[in-house]
Amino acid sequence: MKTFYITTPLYYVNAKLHIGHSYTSIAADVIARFKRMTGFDVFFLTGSDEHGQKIEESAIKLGITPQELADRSVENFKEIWKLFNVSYTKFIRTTNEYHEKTVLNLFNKLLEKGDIYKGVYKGLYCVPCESFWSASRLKNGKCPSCGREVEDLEEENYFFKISQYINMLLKYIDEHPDCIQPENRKNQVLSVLNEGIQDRSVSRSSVEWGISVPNDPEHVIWVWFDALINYISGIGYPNDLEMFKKYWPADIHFIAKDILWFHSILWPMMLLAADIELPKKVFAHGFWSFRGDKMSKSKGNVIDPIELANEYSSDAIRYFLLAEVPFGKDGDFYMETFIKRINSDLANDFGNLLNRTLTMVEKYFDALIPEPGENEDLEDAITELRKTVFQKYEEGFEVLEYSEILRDIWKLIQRLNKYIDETLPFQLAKDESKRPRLRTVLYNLCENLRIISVLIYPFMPDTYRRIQKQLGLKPQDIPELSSEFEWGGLKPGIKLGKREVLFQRIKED
Ligand code: ME8
Repeated sequence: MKTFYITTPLYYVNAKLHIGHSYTSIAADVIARFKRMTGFDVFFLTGSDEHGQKIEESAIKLGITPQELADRSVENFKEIWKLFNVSYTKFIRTTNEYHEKTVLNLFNKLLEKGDIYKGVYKGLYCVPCESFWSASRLKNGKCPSCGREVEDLEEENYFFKISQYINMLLKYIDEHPDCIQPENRKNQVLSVLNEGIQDRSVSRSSVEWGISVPNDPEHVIWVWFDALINYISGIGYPNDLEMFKKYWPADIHFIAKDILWFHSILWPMMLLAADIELPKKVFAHGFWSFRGDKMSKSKGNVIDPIELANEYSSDAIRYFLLAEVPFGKDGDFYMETFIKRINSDLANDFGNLLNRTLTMVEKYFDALIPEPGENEDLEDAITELRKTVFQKYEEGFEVLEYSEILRDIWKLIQRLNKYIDETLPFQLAKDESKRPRLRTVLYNLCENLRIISVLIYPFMPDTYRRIQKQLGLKPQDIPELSSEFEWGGLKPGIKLGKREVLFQRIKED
């Protein structure tokens, strides 16, 4: 069986997750579901990043231990993923013993090879980003990545010989032009590599919460060196090499642009040093802001995914996040835009199509799917459109153009609404001689809705299930795309299931 291995970042456990974190995991879930539908054995890894100075300090402020803080946050993470139907295969925590052992294994390997050596770091450190900076890289004296204060740092550290791997990585990127996406992100990575990079610290001696360096307990392994290794420890490296070989190299590491450096420079260099194949692709999507402003706890403008999903459905949020912004670009969250889209795309276009169709099947055919007659030109035209949508659907997933895929599916939905206006089934119903035509029209509407429910399954798994049930079908755990796409899956005579409103209209004020 073909395999597909996809990962999300391990989110920090110092605070609750917001809608930006959910975005990455939802995007990963969509591709995981799509791949399963097309017959892949998918491994979808997510988890929590639990070590380091940031977590240590946050726990002290709360008067609890870092482990307690991590345990608490992991509950929050899992609650969100359940609410949003994020179908991960495994949840890894960097405090899991098997992970810690793998980190030590790799650290030792590089130490023995001479790629990790001891030195003194004198420079700056950004705690929120857990990253080292030289003064020349700061922007207005602040961290160039998150814009917050940095600390002066002077401590004995272990260093990783990054400088030694620059040319090797440049060559690799040249030979694998798709390994960093989108293209503009790849260019950023190339320019950093071409400028040259100094060796980096991979341990901390003024932090206690972490994995101790072997035979040198005054040091803990730097949280980034530790966390990145989850991508291989999570699939069995080095103890279960059979499983590891089955899934590695990862097909996609999903991240946002904030952690591109770590994933596209540090991580591949660690792998090069350890003689392990590099991941096939790192995809860095854009950032969500809130009404033009960076989301941050201190500004109080953080959107809590649990609150939002409890008020609106998680499928509506999944739809909005992926439809609103081309994947890779930044997005700006406005409640008004969110509500407008739910009302127009979901309640009006989609919900009405289902509602109008099923109401007519109930009214004219006692809620039984009618036997269709011969299709006419109108139905043939819709079939052509559906085929084009399907072709673009598969191509769209190859290049992760989620918003394009959804736009195409909505073209079909809108076309079907127009079809009702063109065929006027309620007029046909008035004339007994037009019954055959009425049957054909309503069958076409129901069968197209069945296929649409399958096409939206990766994006809106709950909605898939709800439509299938209303059509009188039994939803599959994983619908099989190519067979479900075939015309005629809905058998005449099936009784419709219990009716419900798909998406409630929301008052725009
Ligand atoms: O960086 N818009 O964890 P983190 C879009 N522990 N995506 C966002 C976002 C926003 N406003 N805010 C966060 C870490 N994200 C490390 C990762 S991996 C080995 C270690 C998403 O909790 C996005 O995917 O700060 C971003 O890269 C990630 O959360 C950062 O999560």
